[in-house]
Amino acid sequence: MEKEEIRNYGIEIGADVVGFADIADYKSERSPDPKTILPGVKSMVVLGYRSNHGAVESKNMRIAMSSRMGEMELSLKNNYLMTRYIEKGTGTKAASVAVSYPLNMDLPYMGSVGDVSLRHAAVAAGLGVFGRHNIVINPEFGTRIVFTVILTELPLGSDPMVEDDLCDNCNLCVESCPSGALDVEGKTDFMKCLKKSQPYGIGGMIRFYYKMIDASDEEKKKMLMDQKFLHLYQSQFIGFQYFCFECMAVCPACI
Ligand code: B12
Repeated sequence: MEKEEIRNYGIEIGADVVGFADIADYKSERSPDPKTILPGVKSMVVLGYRSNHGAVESKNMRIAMSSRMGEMELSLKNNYLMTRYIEKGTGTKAASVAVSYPLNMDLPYMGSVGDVSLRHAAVAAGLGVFGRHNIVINPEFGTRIVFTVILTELPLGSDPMVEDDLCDNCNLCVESCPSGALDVEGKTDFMKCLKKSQPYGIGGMIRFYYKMIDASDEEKKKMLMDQKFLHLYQSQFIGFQYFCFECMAVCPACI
């Protein structure tokens, strides 16, 4: 199966960009070895999906998040279809790595390291470069893009990497980050970002239950009617729910 056949199929089913990386060109020190996922892996197919401007820029986080959920749903289905397409068409094995979750929640990771670093995969596949905000800027869609990966046993070779520095260091991402998570160059402060971007994630839930353990019966009843609990309830079936898209929204690169 030719590389272009896979690229065309990816675009046909709804990805906005498709790139390829030889597994030797994927370098992400903190991430697991992709061979632990697919022992015979030779290449990565990286798919990118642009985010809608109206959603990313909206101050209404339900609107921003529901658009992200659309990207997650479409890309999950497409990853499944692409994996089948490669396996059926070539008789080789392929494995899909989704936008975000499921994530490894075991200690010490607690959801902080993906099975494949999709940013490093995107860079290796010629789909962009890291910006000051530590996320990847694509030449066509800027920062407003999410990625998924298919690991494959096919030797497909790498697409040419993006040589231009697409980040002009305007510092808007650093200045507008509501939690100061980008203050140190080259490192996103996980806890700071998480507190603002996922207030009803694992940290919010732990804080809620800690408080509840020590509360009186009367206070416990009140806590269950508190809006914090109602948000936690909703996040149980939505999954990771982002309440901040600021670094994607303010980045002027390539849009
Ligand atoms: C865990 C996670 C987070 C955590 C931790 C991020 C982190 N430090 O890695 C938190 C909760 C903070 C987070 C926040 C966000 N995330 Co997030 N996240 C992930 C996830 C699931 C795993 C990342 C991972 O494995 N990290 C561990 C290792 C790889 O990181 P690392 O080696 O320490 O590398 C870091 C630095 O060293 C630096 N870095 C490494 N090499 C280089 C090179 C240069 C030149 C520079 C400048 C920096 C740099 O970049 C990394 C960021 O700190 C990925 C999905 C995935 N499977 O990849 C999405 C992902 C990275 N998140 C994404 C997004 C969009 C966000 C948010 C905007 C939230 C939102 N509303 O969607 C913010 C952005 C925060 C920011 N500006 O950094 C996108 C990024 C898309 C893109 N265009 O690049 C991803 C790829 C999801 C996807 N499928 O597209 N995220």
